[in-house]
Amino acid sequence: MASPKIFGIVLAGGEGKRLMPLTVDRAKPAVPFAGGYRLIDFALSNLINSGLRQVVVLTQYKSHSLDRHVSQTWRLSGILNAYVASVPAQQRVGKRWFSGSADAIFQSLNLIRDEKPDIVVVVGADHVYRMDFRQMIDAHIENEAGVTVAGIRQPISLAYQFGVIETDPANPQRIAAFREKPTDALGLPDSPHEILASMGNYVFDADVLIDAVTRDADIENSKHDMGGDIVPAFVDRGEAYVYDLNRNDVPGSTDRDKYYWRDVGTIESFFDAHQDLISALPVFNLYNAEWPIFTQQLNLPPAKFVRDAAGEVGAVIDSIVSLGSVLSGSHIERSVLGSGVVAESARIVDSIVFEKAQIGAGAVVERAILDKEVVVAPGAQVGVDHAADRARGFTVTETGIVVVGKGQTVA
Ligand code: ADQ
Repeated sequence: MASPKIFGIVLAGGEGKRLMPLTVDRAKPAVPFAGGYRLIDFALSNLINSGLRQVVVLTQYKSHSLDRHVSQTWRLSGILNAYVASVPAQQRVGKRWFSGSADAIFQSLNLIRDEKPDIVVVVGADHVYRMDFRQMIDAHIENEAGVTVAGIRQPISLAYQFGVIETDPANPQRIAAFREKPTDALGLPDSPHEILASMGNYVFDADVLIDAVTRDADIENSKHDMGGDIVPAFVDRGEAYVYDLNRNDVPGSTDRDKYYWRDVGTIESFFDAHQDLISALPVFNLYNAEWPIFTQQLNLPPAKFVRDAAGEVGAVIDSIVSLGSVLSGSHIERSVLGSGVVAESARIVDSIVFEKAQIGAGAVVERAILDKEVVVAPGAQVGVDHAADRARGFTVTETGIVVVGKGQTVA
């Protein structure tokens, strides 16, 4: 293939139940991340930086804020037929929702047929990472693979959350076995505490993908799932290959974030991924200008740090503060603040605060996630007394992260 025509599909219809209450009324890919971003911005930035110019985002569950974000932020030029289009379930095939990720593609085949690409890249929408898909596509073409699955080593304790890949000893790029979310996975021969996990990103020749999801649609006991049904069928025929992320060389990456990939499917992993951003030498570097992560440009004034009414100064340490925030005499440490956050003489430590939260005078926020427009009353505390937090109806995770849902008040 001289210069293949590539089409991108972002699967963005998942519910994100384990991120509740952050997904009460937004789809998981629309959950805010790192101040001003949404989770989907990472997948889309990777595709656009890899040179893709025709990308569709398949949505279904609570898709309003996701649709709005994609259509407002991801406007490419129309002249070159360049687009990122958010496409809700259209019920072209029957009066039903998507029954799984493969069915989402099956119901959207008209979008692929319209563009007539050579190659289709299918990616999930809820991971934080950098990846140059051109390098994976080159490997796919070289191997003459039916499907190429992106893989990364993960701790064996997480095997039950992932598609687990076993490779052929004679050809370590060929997948010998693929099991979706096994509870009895074995470790890798050279590293018994790790498995090779599917990242949920796939490269297909377009005609091969069309054929696979069309055939799968007729299989009665299929769950119509990419990881559960489509990939295993390729493995059975010996046509599935793995592309290990550690072969990927992203411009501007540092040694620390070279092979960084986080599945932020739970409150704990969402919280940890934020901690990866904020130290002086971050594990994941948002400031790599050679592989930018794009998001909506807000028309807001710069963040401002001033004394409080009593003239007390504050401090902001190992933290990210977004545009439009005004922090007076507040102590902010190891925290990530979204846009338009207002805090007065407050203490915010080890926390993630979404846009437009208001934190009143003398309030304390510790190891907490405050959703958009949360109000913490003057003198109130959250994350300090977990029994009190539970009694007020806030979510408290096993490791003691408190989550306050959108628009709620901490009295
Ligand atoms: P999961 O993420 O658990 O595992 P799934 O729930 O199918 O699998 O979600 C995959 C992607 O598809 C997500 O981005 C989700 O938003 C989206 N999606 C799910 N259902 C959809 C639907 N009906 N319509 C549109 N989009 C939908 C997958 C793979 C594993 C792999 C992990 C990596 O199945 O093999 O290890 O991703 O996180």
